[in-house]
Amino acid sequence: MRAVASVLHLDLDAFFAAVEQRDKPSLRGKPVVVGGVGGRGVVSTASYEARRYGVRSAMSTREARARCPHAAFLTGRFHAYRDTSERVMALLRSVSPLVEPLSLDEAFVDLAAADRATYPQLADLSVPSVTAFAEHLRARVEEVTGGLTASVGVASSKFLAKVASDLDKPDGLVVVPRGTERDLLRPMSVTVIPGVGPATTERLRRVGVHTVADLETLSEDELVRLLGNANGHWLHQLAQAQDDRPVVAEREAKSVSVEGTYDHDLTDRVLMEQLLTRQAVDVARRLRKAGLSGRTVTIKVRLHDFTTLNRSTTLASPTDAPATIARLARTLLADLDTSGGVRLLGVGVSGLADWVQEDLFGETTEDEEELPDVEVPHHSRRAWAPGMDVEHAEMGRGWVWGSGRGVVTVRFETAETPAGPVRSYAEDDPDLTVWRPPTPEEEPG
Ligand code: DCP
Ligand code: MG
Repeated sequence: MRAVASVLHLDLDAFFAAVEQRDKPSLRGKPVVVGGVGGRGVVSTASYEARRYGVRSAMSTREARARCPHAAFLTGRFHAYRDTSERVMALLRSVSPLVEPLSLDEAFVDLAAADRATYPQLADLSVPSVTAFAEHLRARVEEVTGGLTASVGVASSKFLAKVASDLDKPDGLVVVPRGTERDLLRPMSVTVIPGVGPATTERLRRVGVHTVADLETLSEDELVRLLGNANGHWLHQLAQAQDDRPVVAEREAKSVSVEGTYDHDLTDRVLMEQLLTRQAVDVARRLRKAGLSGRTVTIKVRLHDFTTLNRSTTLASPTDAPATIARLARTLLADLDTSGGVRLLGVGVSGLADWVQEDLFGETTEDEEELPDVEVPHHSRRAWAPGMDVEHAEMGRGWVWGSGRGVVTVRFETAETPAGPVRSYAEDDPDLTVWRPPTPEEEPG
């Protein structure tokens, strides 16, 4: 814990849904649910208008439809989220070199490391100064994102800053003055402490501990006996608001990879493809186990003369699907001359996100789950998913409002237009195409 409140935590409000409302003016102020729209889909997030009906992240889309049937149900548009995230992170990095992103819409900023020549208001790091600065920052976030709101917490540690940013969501600011941390935490449920999940909560409940105040009554020894060494120590510290974790700018670039070396040089392309496919399945299994997904698929190929080649390709949205990883790995191999023989093959996925997008950006088919060894089904995507960007030869840009029975309905509007008209077309109308952002989404590395 620092002597002043100088750790800032920023979290965008209803992030994916807010981006959709920005880009689809007719949905502003209305319930919007982003996630998997198919039968097995899961809600990624919901606008605050939809949350009033009890719709939540990770709920099945089926249940969300039952709770809020009049909401707009949209598939995700990862390019728009990534672009918006990059603008926010760039803004934060202009404030301080110490910015630690936790996900696309969330980051810590160390105000003590801010450039005081540019931000003289941060010179003393007093409560009024950081409060005024945080309000200024929130206004800047709205500007750079085209209207998204952020909730911000400022406190003397990462733990308290994160707790604070959640207290007045959405569009809120809470500064926790130094010395008031423990009073703030005491009435809160123990689940406020990072790492306290259902199992720990249940163990604590059995000994009558529900709140942080209850937790304070246990000695470190008692907590260690109850929860083990590491957990007990951690909880004891955090229950007293003791958190000295620094804000770290560059987190380790994470990747998951598998490789194999071979006794004899391989020359059979079919066999190489089989090996890459098996490795891809292995990588996907590890990703899923860790709850991760990644955007960049890489293969590593060492030739007979020990030349090592790395080739990679980047997807628009993260994947943990074995079939997708395998297909990309085999495509990358196709471009290499391996006629002289190969002694090492490997597959890796990087650019990892902390949540799995499998349900958000296309349906994961059974075929992908039950991956056959050699023949991998082509990754298919529903042609006209609700929410996706389209362009019509005459009407211009819009988004898919719905489709079925050979008809696709489009609303023609963008972030820069007022709410626009709705028109229907035949699904195979040649005038209607999928719109992609100007920068290529699938770029060979
Ligand atoms: N997300 C997801 N699956 C989850 C949780 C989140 O795909 N189970 C995605 C969608 C969210 C984004 O991550 O928009 C950010 O997550 P947050 O937990 O910050 O949730 P929101 O920003 O949507 O809402 P809040 O206003 O509560 O921050
Ligand atoms: Mg958020």
